Amino acid sequence: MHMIKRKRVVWGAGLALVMALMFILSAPNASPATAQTPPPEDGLICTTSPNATFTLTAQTGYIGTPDDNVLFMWGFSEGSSPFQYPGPILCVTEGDTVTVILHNTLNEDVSIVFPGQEDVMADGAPAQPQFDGGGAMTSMTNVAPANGGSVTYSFVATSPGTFVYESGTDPAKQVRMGLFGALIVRPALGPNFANNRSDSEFNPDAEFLVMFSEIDPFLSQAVERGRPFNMNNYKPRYWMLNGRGFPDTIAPNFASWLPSQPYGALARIYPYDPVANPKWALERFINMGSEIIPMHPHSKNALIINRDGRPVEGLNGEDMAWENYSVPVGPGQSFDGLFRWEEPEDYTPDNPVPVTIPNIQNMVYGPMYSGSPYLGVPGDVPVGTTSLNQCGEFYIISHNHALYQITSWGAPTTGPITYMRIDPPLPNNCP
Ligand SMILES: [Cu+2]
Repeated sequence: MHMIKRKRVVWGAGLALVMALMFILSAPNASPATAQTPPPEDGLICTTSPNATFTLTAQTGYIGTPDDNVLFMWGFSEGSSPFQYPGPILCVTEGDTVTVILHNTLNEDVSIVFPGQEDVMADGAPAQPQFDGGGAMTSMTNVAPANGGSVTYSFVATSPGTFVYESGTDPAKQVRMGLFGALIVRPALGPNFANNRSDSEFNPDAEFLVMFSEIDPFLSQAVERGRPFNMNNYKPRYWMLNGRGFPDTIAPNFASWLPSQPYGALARIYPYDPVANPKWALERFINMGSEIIPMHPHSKNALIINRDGRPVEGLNGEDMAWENYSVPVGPGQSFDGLFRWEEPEDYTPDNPVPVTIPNIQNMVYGPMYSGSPYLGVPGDVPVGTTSLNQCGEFYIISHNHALYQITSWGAPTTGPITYMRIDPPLPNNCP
């Protein structure tokens, strides 16, 4: 087993934080109107195929940002599905021969590279960089030509872990316009493991994507208008998490008001319990941006077990997993981190927290606070306070610690921020 330091819950800081959260949120209760069986509201949404064959269509679309802007973007979507940002999360199993058919509706050539995968084929021959007549490279791999072209890639997924797929053609522009997605390779050991080590098991109901990206709205505008853009002037103004900016990040998967941004980033878990909830949760961190993202999951450290789709172990298989207070995800990098939340002191109204709770007039109530410091015990909130808390659950922030990046073109405290939601142990009264 991996070892992790037992931590005390820092109640003073936790209370102050919860009470200080004053964001106005839409009620997260919508589900897709057409789905017979609604997809889970939280957690990683896999796109799967029985024979690991996927059709990705490169197309244009629009996304919404927390400052009420609308941005023109490019994206990969599955088959004839509408535009989405980011692309679908492709999930395959180690040993699968993965086939990706790329259809290109954009007005310039597009391709896909699969970093970390070996012996990639394109239309049945080894994938090759492309050059123009003068010998200058035009693409890192074979392209689907502009305005309706196609190309078919294939490879055998040999290493379990978290990977990306992204444009290999003018990536400085095309990746930043949105041509990327996650590729998850499940190990032969089983789908509930992060790699082929027995100590990488996680709770399949608590698997989360943490994918960062960035957007320069002037690049987006230039591409929309068909005008040139000088990449020397590239300067991101938006930083996104799973294609959304906070507070949209904590809205459910497939929220109806975010039609092209399907993936939420709320990590909803139960407290660790050696009997009732012994399995860890898993976060898959990916950074598609151009700067390192120091992601800080408060109140829990991440136990890093995979890096760039490879297990963190020594030459002889020694466990070399390490615990991070913040996870510094470099551009193009992935980390898989196990985590759990526990409350070892078992605080209840009968076993109160050893601090004096301030008088109600001296407290600020955020809309996510239950009115009580005890998990599963909804308390009173002041008259006139709107509470979005449902069942005495806790909300703890996770955010990019490069604070200048938690903005949407200057709108503060948006962007790459999300929450961990801790529900009271089952049975509970949570919806
Ligand atoms: Cu922090």
